[in-house]
Amino acid sequence: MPLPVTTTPPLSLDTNRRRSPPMSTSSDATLETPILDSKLPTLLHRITEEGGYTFASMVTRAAAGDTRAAEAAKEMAWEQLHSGPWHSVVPIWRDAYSIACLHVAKHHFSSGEFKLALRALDMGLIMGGSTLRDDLNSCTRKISAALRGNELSFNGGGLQKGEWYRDFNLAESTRVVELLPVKSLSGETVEKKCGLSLEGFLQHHFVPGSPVIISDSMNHWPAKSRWSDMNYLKKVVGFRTVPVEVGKNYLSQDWKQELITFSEFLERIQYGDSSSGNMTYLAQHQLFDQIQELKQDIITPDYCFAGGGEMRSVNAWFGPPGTVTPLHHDPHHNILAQVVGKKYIRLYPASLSDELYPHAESMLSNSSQVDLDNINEEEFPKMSDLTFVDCILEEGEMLYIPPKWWHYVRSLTTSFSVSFWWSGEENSSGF
Ligand SMILES: O=C(O)CCC(=O)C(=O)O
Repeated sequence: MPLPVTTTPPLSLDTNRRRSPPMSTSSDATLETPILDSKLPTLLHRITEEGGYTFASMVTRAAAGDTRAAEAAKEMAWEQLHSGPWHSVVPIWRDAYSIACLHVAKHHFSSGEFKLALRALDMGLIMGGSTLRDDLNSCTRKISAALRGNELSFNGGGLQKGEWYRDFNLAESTRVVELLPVKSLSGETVEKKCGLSLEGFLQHHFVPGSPVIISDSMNHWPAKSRWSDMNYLKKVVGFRTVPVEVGKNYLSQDWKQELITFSEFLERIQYGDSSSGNMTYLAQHQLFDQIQELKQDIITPDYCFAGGGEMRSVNAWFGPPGTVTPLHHDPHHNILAQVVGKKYIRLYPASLSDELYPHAESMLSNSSQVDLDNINEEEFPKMSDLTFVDCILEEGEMLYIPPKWWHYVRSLTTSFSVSFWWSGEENSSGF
């Protein structure tokens, strides 16, 4: 998926105003923020140098206990984050946003509004800078643990995979190929290897740039058993706020981003309207940087250290059957690990880039104008002659997608995948 789309800051907020029971002991009644405490003067100095005098005075009032000043500071920083394209935001404003989120969280926490406090912290983790990340994480851990304790005591049972997992094929009693773009699964499929050594991966796939499915490398991931248990996900991350995409796909007119709780997202997966216009997809989000508990469930594949490059980003892709990521390419090596459910994936080699009708605008130039689900042959006559490889990526399998290879992805069931993007030495300067 193209970088500019996902680096656009999410736009909307919905608030969850249910109050939680207050914490029991007075030593638990504050959120500790040692980094904020020690770095605040320096950070405020740098923010005023960027014109943020009013922000600095609001933060000073917030630190003295003024809740409305904390909210006002958060609004001010939010406006700065939305003042232009994401890449042009002055980085100190991302730290400013984290400062304000921490203050808002402290105020909510001291009044027993844990869910609102957690939401402010999540906003800081999603949109804020890196300086105060450890404070945001430690406060998040404290509140999550408190909420988990409360909720578990009056809400025991949960849903196992069989009860909530949806399989498009079964639900619609349709043959899988009827859901897929024309010619799917009729030609060459992606090679599949079991027990692929690192050396074999380097020699036969990484260096020549050749896709492969690796079939037996994820059995030891805790996520394999945990993420198909709705109760586990609700318990561990249910209160957390996450950005989701709503609409047919990121190229369609009706596409938008929302911020919702993980529980609400799980409910949409379970009961939601999955017509394409209302599809909700937690897509290309660095969920494991935001939610430490889920990071413990995944294991970076050794293959990602091949070639001596650097990890660029690890993204979550979680949604109902029928999500589509349109045909596009990315600059990095990619291992797409299928943890829950299955996906159809079609790949065109990088050498066909000129034939695949890339969008002209630079923001979308790594996406094709061709809608593979509905190809307009008059407009895109070359498309039907182009050769591709495809596959159904099954639960527990990983697909290696070489840099710049075009890919189209459709989920066939409820599906949770993780992508690991890394650069080889040839491209260690990044995007
Ligand atoms: O799983 C998806 O929907 C898309 C994955 C993708 O585009 C990627 O990993 O680069």
